Amino acid sequence: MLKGGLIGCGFFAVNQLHGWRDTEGAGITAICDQDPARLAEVGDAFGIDARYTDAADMLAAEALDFVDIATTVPSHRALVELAAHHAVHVICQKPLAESLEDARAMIRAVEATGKVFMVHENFRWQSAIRAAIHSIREGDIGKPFFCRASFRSGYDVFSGQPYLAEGERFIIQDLGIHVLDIARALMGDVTRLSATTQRINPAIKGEDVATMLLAHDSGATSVVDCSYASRRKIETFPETLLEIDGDQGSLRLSEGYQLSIQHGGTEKVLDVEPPLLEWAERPWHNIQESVVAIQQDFARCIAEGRQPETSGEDNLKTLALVEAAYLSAQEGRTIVLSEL
Ligand code: NAD
Ligand code: 89V
Repeated sequence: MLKGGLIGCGFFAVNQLHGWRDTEGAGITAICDQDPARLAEVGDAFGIDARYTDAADMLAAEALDFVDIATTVPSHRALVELAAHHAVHVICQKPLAESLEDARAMIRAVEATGKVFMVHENFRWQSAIRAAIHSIREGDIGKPFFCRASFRSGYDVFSGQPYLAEGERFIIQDLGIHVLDIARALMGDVTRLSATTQRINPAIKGEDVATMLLAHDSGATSVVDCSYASRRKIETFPETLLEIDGDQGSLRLSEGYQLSIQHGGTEKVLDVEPPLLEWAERPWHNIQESVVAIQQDFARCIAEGRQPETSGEDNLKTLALVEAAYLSAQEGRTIVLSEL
């Protein structure tokens, strides 16, 4: 079994620890958090005795195959570079870095070791999104020319993740990054992007609404719209809804995880609701199941000696969309991705 060290034992890391228990061929044998109280709480909950308040100490003392970095973004570059120094495989939470320059340096550092570098970009690993990606890649609706990827919610994310209310950047960097990544997974890479942002909730610092228009290499267009200010009777957190039109049919992923694939006058409707894992809870079960899927793929990539679909290199292109969106909203112009 591959031995992993988890760095950061906060809000989301608990899902990752449950996920590692469900992952074949890999597990967490040591944990690290700079907060001793959090370290003790999580270590006791998961029965892990090897505990460190400093990641450098953990990597020096433990014979690890990989690290799982579950801290917030300011620490990512230093921790990835530390992991590269110890030549271990790395899986790192999104957003990968605070700048494209940092992300490029991190990718270079791991690349030099020849190890696997995955970004924990789990939304495209959700089973409903996976089903849509599979259908598009199989050509069920022909060549897609339009996509709307939509995440609109009024869910209180701030109680679990208070830091989200405090940053200059909010929805694009934290949530839009997932939806932009889904648009890339479905429709391919992007040449131009324009965006508007709004702050509806006066109690937070950053933007909580973003509307983005993407021109893809293929000639297709996507609209990616995200909101944490949408008060509706039916709350869809944390579902990403999809409307995709192709030259031979249409695909819709609607609320309640209903996938409709229409082609040649026929419609196939699939219930793609994720299973409720025994440690999971609604409405988070969608995200929680994707954690197992992405971590299982990471373990497989190590075993098979290949880089993952959501590698550091791949994720750089999603991160570039985030930067382009902020720049576009700030300067009121369309951003050509090659200028970044
Ligand atoms: P959090 O603040 O609850 O937890 C972070 C933990 O890391 C804290 O306990 C903190 O003490 C510790 N930490 C910070 N720097 C450290 C360092 N240098 N060494 C050791 N420990 C350190 O944050 P969170 O909500 O769990 O988010 C963590 C990351 O996960 C973020 O990047 C966030 O965007 C991401 N996230 C992803 C998803 C998803 O679905 N992919 C969901 C939620 C959060
Ligand atoms: O995925 C995330 O990073 C989370 C949430 C889904 C709540 O936005 O912060």
